[in-house]
Amino acid sequence: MIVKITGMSCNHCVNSVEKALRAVPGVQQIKEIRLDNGTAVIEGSPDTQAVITAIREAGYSAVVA
Ligand SMILES: [Cu+2]
Repeated sequence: MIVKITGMSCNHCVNSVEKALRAVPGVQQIKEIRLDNGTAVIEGSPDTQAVITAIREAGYSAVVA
């Protein structure tokens, strides 16, 4: 699953998003989170809406590509 995240501005943001994603059921691995283009690559089969909600609650916005 590829997630497009907007609002990340530094590595602290990346860490916050990573932490949020780890807590979503079904996320097996977070392959990468890129600050430059705001892309996260997740392995597993989490619920799309749960992923978006988790990121939103961390303070960012997201769409699943
Ligand atoms: Cu930041």
